[in-house]
Amino acid sequence: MSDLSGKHGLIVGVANKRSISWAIAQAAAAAGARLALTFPSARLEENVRELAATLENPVLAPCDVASDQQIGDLAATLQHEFGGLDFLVHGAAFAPADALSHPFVETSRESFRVALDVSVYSLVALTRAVVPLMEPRGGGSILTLTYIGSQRVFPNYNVMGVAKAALESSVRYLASDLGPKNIRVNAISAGAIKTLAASGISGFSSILQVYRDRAPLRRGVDTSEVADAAVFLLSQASRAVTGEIVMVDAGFHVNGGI
Ligand code: NAD
Ligand code: 0WE
Repeated sequence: MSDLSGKHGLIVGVANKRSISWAIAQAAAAAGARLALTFPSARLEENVRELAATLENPVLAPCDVASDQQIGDLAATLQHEFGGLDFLVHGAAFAPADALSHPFVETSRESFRVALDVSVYSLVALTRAVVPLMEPRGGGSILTLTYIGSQRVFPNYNVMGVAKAALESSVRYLASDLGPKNIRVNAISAGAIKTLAASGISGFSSILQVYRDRAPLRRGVDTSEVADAAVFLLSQASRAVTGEIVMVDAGFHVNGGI
């Protein structure tokens, strides 16, 4: 059921081998999908190129998700290379570092704008760009990645929490708009994982320890566990699921304050 053979997918958000998006790419490829991967800058191109080389017949394209021009060019490349698209994984997020190390109340207008632009509006823009590629295929599946900091306060998550709240709401509005085209839009809310996006976050190790101590499963989650849930949401196995936020967090979210 969780089969992606004959499907074409776009994965945005691979930075290195620890990226959640890379685990999803590997699992989707193992399920039979052919993939396009993007890199946001020349600095990350070589990384992504090396990882993509381990996939079968990948497409590689630049895409800074803050650029409408690059998103438009990407859609044209996919139309040319794949002739359509069956799924999109959105794993891009960014807030300026200073916004994650000072009290939320001090967030500048510019940091707020950048965080919401890169981490939220990018989903709307990418979704709009791929709809014309998915419609002729009879539908599609769009997946983004979120964190429980959207719902509750976690020290230093700050403007990213506000961005994830907007992202989760965007999932519901997009699902409503695109449901009639059989395009589904969902999110996975992953437990904390030590990726590039988590490096340099002071106190990240103690966040991981909280999962080991208090999550119902008494452990953290790894990227392959998020990827297995992703393959379900990208496949026909989840054909009646849309607008949903699936918690893949060892049950952490059920806990109260103690
Ligand atoms: P990561 O650093 O590997 O991935 C983040 C990606 O965002 C990188 O590939 C980076 O290049 C990309 N990105 C940033 N700015 C961009 C831009 N302008 N254009 C294109 N791409 C851009 O870290 P990750 O943990 O795999 O993060 C992936 C997603 O998972 C993010 O949305 C993150 O919020 C979410 N998430 C992470 C965790 C965690 O604990 N690591 C938990 C829950 C959700
Ligand atoms: O969404 C995230 C992190 C996203 C992120 C990370 C960075 C670090 C480097 C966005 N922008 C930046 N900007 C940088 O300059 N996560 C879910 C991982 C994460 O980040 C935290 C967390 C967790 C969990 C930050 C503070 C507290 C907890």
